[in-house]
Amino acid sequence: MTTLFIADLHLSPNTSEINRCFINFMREEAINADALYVLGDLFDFWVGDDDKSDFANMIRAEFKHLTDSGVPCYFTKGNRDFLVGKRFAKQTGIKLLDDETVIDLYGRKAVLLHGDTLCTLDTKYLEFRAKVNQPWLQWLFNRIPMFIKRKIVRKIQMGARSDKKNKSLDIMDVTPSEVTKVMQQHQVDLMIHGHTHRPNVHHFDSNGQNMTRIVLGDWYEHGSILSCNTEKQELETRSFDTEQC
Ligand code: LP5
Ligand code: MN
Repeated sequence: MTTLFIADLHLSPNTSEINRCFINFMREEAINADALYVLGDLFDFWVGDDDKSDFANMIRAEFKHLTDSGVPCYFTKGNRDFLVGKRFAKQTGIKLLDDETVIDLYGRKAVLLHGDTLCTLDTKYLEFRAKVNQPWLQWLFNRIPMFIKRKIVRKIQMGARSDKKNKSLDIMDVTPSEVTKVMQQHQVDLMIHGHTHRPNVHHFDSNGQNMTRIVLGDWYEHGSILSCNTEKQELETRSFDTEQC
């Protein structure tokens, strides 16, 4: 049996090819797994649990079908879907995870996170994150009509996009000392995250201990999955073109 991890799909009503690949993955692969972990940025942007669009309902239905079939599904919020809330969890049967969660992965402890908080040089983003994660602000935002929320989001996205253009690639990668700090805090030798869109398996040493950091890939060019079992952890891809998707 396998435990599957995905992140950074950035699904929206405009990503029909990726949506199709995701649906196929859910129905053909995730359905046979021990568990599915979504480590953030499933959505291009989630405006709120009151989204009643066909797209939002289609995604809800896929998760509901999976959890109704007995496959536990866990969700870590990313910087694009930090507004996924308890209502979405209740409707779909998924379990929302803390920003950093330690799991037992076939006998090995692993810390899971989206990955944005590891990029400590990206101070502008971290300031922005702290602001939009204030519970009172989210409480207020969740009470605004959907069409106004969409307008606000579009405006802020435009501002954020133009700010991102001026950032170096280094700033937007993880800070190695932060990785080690988080792994030591949780007393694990395995970390799994997404966000940076730099899929890789990094092996490194910290105080004589062998550590592993697995970075999930995005779904821009193909489906991207981490598949784990008792023996191994493997980053795999699924082509958009073939019957895989
Ligand atoms: O995901 P990716 O890789 O593209 O970029 C991320 C970081 N960007 C973001 C931007 C958000 O997705 C935009 C969300 C807009 C909706 C907000 C809802 C508001 C209501 C909520 C209230 C409860 O996450 C990017 C990182 C990058 O990852 C790599 O780590 O660098 O960070 C940014 O680009 C953020 C900017 O640096 C700072 C943002 C300032 C925003 C200014 C907007 C001003 C417009 C005001 C108009 C009224
Ligand atoms: Mn992200």
